[in-house]
Amino acid sequence: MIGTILMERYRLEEMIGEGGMASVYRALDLRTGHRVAVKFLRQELQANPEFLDRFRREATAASRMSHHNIVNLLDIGDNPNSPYLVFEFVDGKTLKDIIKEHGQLPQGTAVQIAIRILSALRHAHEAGVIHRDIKPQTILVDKQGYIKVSDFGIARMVGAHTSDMGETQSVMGSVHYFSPEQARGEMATFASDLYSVGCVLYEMLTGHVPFEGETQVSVAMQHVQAQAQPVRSFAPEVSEPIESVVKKAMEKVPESRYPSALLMAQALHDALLPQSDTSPVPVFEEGKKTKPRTRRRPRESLGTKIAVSLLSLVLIAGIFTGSYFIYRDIVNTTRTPLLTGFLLSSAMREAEREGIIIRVARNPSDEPVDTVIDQSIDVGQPIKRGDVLLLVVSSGHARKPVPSVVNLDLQEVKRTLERISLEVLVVKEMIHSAPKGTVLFQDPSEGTVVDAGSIVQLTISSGQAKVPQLSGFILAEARDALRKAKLEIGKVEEMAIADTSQVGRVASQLPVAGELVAENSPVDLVVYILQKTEATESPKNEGKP
Ligand code: 3AM
Repeated sequence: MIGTILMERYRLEEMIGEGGMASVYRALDLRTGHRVAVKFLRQELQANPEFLDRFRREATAASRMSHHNIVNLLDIGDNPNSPYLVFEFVDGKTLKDIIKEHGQLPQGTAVQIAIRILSALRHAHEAGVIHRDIKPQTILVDKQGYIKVSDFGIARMVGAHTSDMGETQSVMGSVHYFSPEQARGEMATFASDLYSVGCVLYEMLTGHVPFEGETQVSVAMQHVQAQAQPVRSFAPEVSEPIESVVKKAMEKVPESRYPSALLMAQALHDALLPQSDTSPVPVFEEGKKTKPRTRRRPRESLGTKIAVSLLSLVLIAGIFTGSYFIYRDIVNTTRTPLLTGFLLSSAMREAEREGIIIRVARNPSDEPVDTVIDQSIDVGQPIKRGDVLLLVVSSGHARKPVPSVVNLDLQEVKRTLERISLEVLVVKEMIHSAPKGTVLFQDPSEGTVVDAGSIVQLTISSGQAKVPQLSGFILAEARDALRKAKLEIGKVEEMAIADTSQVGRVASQLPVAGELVAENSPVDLVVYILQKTEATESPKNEGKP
């Protein structure tokens, strides 16, 4: 296989792994010079229509998506007898490898990884794709610390009637991250993916999976019946709010989990915020660098949230970067080498040779991207092999000004911001006369310079509708009036009366007439019905009073 050129374009260089149903090769794209990953359906499965179908499903799922936290599909093989898919190549490790090597991860790192997985899932879910097999083995972490969700091999498109039943366990995802409903053989939903993220976060925080057992069945049974030991019983340094998010994500009943990937990500963001509002918190100021300052602020202040989110993103992404790709075996004293001024890659090589552990913090600067601009221990100072040396690395033009998105439609804004690697978080919907989905406020504001991957928080309009007067209407008229007013009929309750002329008519409504509410809101009604004790005919009166 090695050396084979596919479609006159992809030259296979090396086999990099074998999964349950596919072999993955690193290849060189001769047209662009980029490395790619080519995934072949395993030879012995190529005659099996079920696997061929699943492989096709992965292609369909992957081609619906394009996101910086998803391993993107680049091309589809042209040989029907030997199907293959071409993906972007991720030069790094799986999250499982990292957990195996390092055990539990620091809370901030674990949460930031989970948020990125959720960001990928939000995109997939919006495209109608359920991953169904979120686990640390399908999360790739590249050498820069970027997170990419891979392997939509058993993904299901909403609306496609493929149940999880009857498919063998070994290829149906790892039972350690299975939701209770998947363990019962029921259909996976969006909420099942969130459960699995809960399990992955649990593992990152504690260093082990939530349920262990002798057999796959015993593990599956625990997902259905048992409560996982609280995260803090293994990792007391984890904060209570983070533990609560894991617990809620891992609720047995899907409806008790977070309603969406975005809301779970939001909960994680909030949980990272400092608990006390009197402690010094970094405050983000428009157009200025993020810097710490002491201030009293309410916990839910948007400014603080953004400040902390941004700062933690910057710091944690930075600290995470590179810290897993070094040796730490040799313990010996050496002299700190000069690394400032060098490119990070050569600084890392140099440090690696010396057995020094590098942590990286990124800071914007005029130096070219990835140039080391400072080191925490001076040149020539003694340093132990295995010690940590913090390098401050230029993030150069990775910082960018936030464009103005106010008055634009949310969908358009998402596309615009995602194209320039900014994340969108809708923090509030407001009843407003602007069309539903119009952005009303943005934070940070236009022109604020932020790091790539930062979050832009938006307040959008939920539209505005005036509740019509409905009392006296029969139900069909009320429904009609509500539809015209861009509202929906809510709960209808009944009230018994003796007056036959009123039977079938609306007695009262909530919200009351004249109120301004969000578009598509429900209006609950109370309708008169005939008192049973009297033997009266059913009402024929269908007109207005
Ligand atoms: O067998 P291991 O765990 O070392 O990480 C994936 C896994 O590695 C890797 O191929 C193996 C089988 O799935 N892999 C999958 N997609 C990849 C990609 N796009 C990838 N490695 C790099 N880039």
